Amino acid sequence: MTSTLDTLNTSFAIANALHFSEANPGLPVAEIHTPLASARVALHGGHVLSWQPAGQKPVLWVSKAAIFEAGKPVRGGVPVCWPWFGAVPGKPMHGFVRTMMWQVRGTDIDAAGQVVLRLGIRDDAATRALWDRAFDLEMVVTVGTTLTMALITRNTGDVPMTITQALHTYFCTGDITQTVVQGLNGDSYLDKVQNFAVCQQSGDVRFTGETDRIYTETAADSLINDAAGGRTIRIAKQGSETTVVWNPWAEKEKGMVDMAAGEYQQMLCVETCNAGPDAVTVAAGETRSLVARISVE
Ligand code: TA6
Repeated sequence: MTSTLDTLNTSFAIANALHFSEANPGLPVAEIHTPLASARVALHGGHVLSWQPAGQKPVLWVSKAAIFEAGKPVRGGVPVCWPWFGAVPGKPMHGFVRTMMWQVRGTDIDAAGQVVLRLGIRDDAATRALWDRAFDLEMVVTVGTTLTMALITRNTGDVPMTITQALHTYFCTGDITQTVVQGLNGDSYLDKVQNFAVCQQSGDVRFTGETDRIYTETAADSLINDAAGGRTIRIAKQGSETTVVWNPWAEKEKGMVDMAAGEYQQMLCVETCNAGPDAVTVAAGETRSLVARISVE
């Protein structure tokens, strides 16, 4: 065991609930196993890799071809997109924190037997070279029969900061062609597949091809109705007025080195965001939280 793992396990392991492993050298992962659920959370990117409540099939999807290397995003789980969502010319797609190493700030088991893991990252020379702001960013992951992720932005500088952000959650589904997303009926969305044309959702979101939509002015829960898998996944949220729904479909998948052929048929993203027109300004000294709470029905 390396000294890093020794230190992590000495300081933060919880008997019969949480320990740190290092499947890939230099990339520690918190392994969580309790009677309520199992989960894996990488310090790399503050990245929830998996969550499986007791008695359920895995809920979060990760590609069989996912790359797990320093400096690269992981295809699956819950990438943290911050301090911007999407593309910014000359900068990393979806911001820079999903490819940087976070620190463990605390571990605990609450009265309900849920494991609470706190990870954090602060500005340094590397982040300031990309974005000249002072910040503290914390991810609080609560693992039980539900999965709660709270992404907490603290502006530690003396000027306001404007961010867009997302908990870019990848979900398993039995068959995308038999899957619908409910809860967005009547909402407007920006359709990336149609050059961000403004459209309106009629009924459930169904999947017949590449789907890449930013639903705006929506704080409602989304429901993934996975008919083939025989379950419904609820995504509740706080601090978010935008929801992104994405499936790359077959053509886009072919161009992705970190997706295996045909995997698009068993996954989709329903993302808890402040994206597009839902940018957030955090005043100096202020804090802003983005929360997603996932459950299986
Ligand atoms: O959230 C949807 C999206 O913005 C898509 O347009 C696609 O780019 C996806 O994110 C994945 O982005 P990534 O940089 O992780 O390949």
